Amino acid sequence: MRTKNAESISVPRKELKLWYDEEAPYGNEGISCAYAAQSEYSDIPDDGWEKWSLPLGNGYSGINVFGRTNTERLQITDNTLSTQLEIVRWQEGERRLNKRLFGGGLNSFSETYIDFHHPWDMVENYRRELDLRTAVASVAYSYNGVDYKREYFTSYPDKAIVIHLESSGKSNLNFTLRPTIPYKQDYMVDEGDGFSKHGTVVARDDGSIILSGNLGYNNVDFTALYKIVHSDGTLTAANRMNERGAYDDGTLTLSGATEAYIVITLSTSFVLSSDIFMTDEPKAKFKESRCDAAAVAEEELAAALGYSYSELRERHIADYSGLFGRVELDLGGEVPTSTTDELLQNYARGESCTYLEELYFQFGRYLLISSSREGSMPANLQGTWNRYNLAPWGSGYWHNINVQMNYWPAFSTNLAETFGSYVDYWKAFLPKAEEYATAAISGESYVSNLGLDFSSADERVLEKYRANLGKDGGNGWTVGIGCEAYRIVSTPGCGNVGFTTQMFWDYYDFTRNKDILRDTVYPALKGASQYITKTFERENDGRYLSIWGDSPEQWVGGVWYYTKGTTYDQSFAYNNGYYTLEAARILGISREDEGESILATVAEQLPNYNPIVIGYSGQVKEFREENYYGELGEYAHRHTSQLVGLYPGNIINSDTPAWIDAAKYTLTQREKGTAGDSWGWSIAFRQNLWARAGEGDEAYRQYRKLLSIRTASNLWSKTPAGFQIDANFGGTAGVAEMLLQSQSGYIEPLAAIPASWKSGSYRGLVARGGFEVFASWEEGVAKLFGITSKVGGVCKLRHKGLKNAEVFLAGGAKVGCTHLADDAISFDTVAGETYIIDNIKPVEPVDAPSKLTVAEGGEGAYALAWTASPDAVSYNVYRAVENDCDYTFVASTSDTAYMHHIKASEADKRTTYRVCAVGKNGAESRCVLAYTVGKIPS
Ligand code: FUC
Repeated sequence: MRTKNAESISVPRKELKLWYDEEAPYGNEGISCAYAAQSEYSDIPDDGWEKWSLPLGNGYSGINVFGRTNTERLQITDNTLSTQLEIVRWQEGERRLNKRLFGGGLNSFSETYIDFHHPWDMVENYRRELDLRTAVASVAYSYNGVDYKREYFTSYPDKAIVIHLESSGKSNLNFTLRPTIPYKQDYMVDEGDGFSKHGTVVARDDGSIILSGNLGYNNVDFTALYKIVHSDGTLTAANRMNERGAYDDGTLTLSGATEAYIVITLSTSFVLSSDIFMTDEPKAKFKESRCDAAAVAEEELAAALGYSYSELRERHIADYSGLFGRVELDLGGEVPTSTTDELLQNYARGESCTYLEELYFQFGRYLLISSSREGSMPANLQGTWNRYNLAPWGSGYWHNINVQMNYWPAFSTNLAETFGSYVDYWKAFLPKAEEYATAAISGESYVSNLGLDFSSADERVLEKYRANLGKDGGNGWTVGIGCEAYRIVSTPGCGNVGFTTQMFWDYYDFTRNKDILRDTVYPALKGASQYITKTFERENDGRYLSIWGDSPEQWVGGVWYYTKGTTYDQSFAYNNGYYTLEAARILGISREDEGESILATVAEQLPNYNPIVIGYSGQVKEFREENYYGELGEYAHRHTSQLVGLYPGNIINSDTPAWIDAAKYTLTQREKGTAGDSWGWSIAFRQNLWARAGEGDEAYRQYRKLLSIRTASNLWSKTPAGFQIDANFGGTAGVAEMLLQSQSGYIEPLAAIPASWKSGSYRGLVARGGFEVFASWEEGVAKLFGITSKVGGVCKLRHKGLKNAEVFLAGGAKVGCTHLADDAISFDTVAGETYIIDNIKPVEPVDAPSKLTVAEGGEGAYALAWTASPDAVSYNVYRAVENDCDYTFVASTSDTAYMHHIKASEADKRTTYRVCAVGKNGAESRCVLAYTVGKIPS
């Protein structure tokens, strides 16, 4: 036996850079509304920003680097500078759009320019890059015989944006720093509604600029400070006359320098607190809690200036790489010599490029670290980057998939801390969410910012809610679809709440941190249970169905469709209920404890939610009243909400193979049409779903599609309204899901590895239970696994070929393990120890039979026939009837046909037949399926 050591489970650490040989091009730079692009301009509004600029962020704020040589453009966003999203009539200058649009939301903080006057066509050896290992962007070129280099980063520990500039030779660095405030009174939204923005940019004698102002809608102050630190050359401050005749367009000019750096700090008067959400009147929101934006920015600037440039850089890299460096992935990609946009173009034309696939995966992790840190706001629809006045969907927190998808990679790719910002946000909005829950259960209306009319809830629905008011110690909390930095909304149904608490449970399940469970996760789950259980009623047959909810965002007959017991509601109610009981059990809380009677209610409802119902097409139904797939709602809808029990939930899992087959059928139908393909996140969702169904090649096909048709040159994901970040996160999560799963109680490395990823390795992905996993494979076959236990406990591992597997400590000592079945082992772990699993022997794959048919066999029988598998010694025939989640064994035969005699009572029942070949080694092949519909409903 070879001795195992830490080296045997290491993964190549290769260069991870996005790079370009051109500056970001000019596009519709003046556009202020993302939506206008759809109707009036080219398909993408500001091309330079949307497709080409490089995003940097420290959770609080983001900058987009254009890398221009004549005048550099830096677009700066602070994710606390916002108005409210309203449905408004929008107008800009002379162009009136005769159409209602979403307006408001996150606002661009600054367009900051640096004038160099190096014309692009005279520049040589240009390179612009973003290094994902350091989160440092850089631009280098030569002009007139001088080499110029700039470096940019945003520091989380020092809450600052830092730009370093240098030139070769002495005294060749000359530039003017010119910050501006975008959308300052140069637009109007329904005149007189308070959507105003005022501010000044003033250069000060101490070599700094103060940009400050007020965004009128919510009365938020904002300040940015810019300081140039230089060792040589001359710095001049100037205040130019602005269009209103005031001297406040401040600039700083540095001449004859060799090297300098700029430090920028930003603040708004926003302080995350419950008052903001509790106060409805927009202008009053910041009365109670607000900070002095200018004072905070000054303090932060002074603190940052206490460090030299190299110290700031080191502190930033140490902080960032501490998170980013936890995961390495090698799919065999080689560091390319072509630019990232070329790679992407070739990829879209069908070339393979595993490097790009690795890069995109890691870019998602980069974006999450950059847009969501403890103490910052959570990652919004655009992460923390927005250059618009009217951002797409307000750059909000959309709770029927988008914000949750943002956090899908957080746990599996070893960035659990990034979820801390969502937890803070949730804690702050909770009192409002509780108010909404009580309003909903009282039968009062909902608060929508989508212009939706919820009045179709008739009195009978509301009466049923009212009957539950106040039960089990309270009405819990609820959250609607389109939330923002300063406001949350509410929506009927309970699916969005369960979608949200799925993140909370994962937060515990992946970290197994009991403090997190007690202080955050259990309260979230319990409150959600208090709300959810009140929105259900008991049917005569004992089932509990949600009284009135949706399946995002299905419209039927021209209206948003609300109905009873949607699979979306039932699935998330099930998961939330299950997690609530699990959390209580782990914490030792019982239903007899004071204030915990909700546990009894959940325990009663849970077994009767009946979340997964199989329809006559063999599909997972989206609506109970649907017989065949696609009867109600849009056939190829972008949401695949009937499968949330497969992912992110775990109702459909390896113990429910018949449901997995139904899910696969459903997914295949969902893709028959291109509606979903417009939305990157929709493709990313399907990638995760296919991965969970164990179909690596299908998951990979989605990943390829995402990169080929919904990814811009800067690797940002695209939608019809421009950039939306969710798909970046969903795509990253999807890759992790292909490489490692753990939702069925086992750690399952390489659970959905596609044929295209022949050989590779990874380390640092996280499995539920607090295990960091290493895996390597060659020619599609697992070689070695490694498990680092973070919190101790039993490790259960499953993979085909573990029959003779052995477990070693990283030092080489053998560890006892139990073989649970041919493909599963279990062993005890000690926190901090690494275990190596060796002697994994591949199981010879068996070819599947094909073309299964089922026909009436006369007199209570079904005649099955199939095409032989060359490897088969025999065939196993199984069936699942109606909603069965698992198959039952019917027969073993060496023939390629089978007559199945059924009882008369079963003739009406829908059945799925499943046939697999059994090889010489006793292993089963993949299966073929065929359906009987039984008695077709009229
Ligand atoms: C959901 C989706 C939309 C869009 C929006 C931000 O409502 O259905 O397609 O992604 O969020």
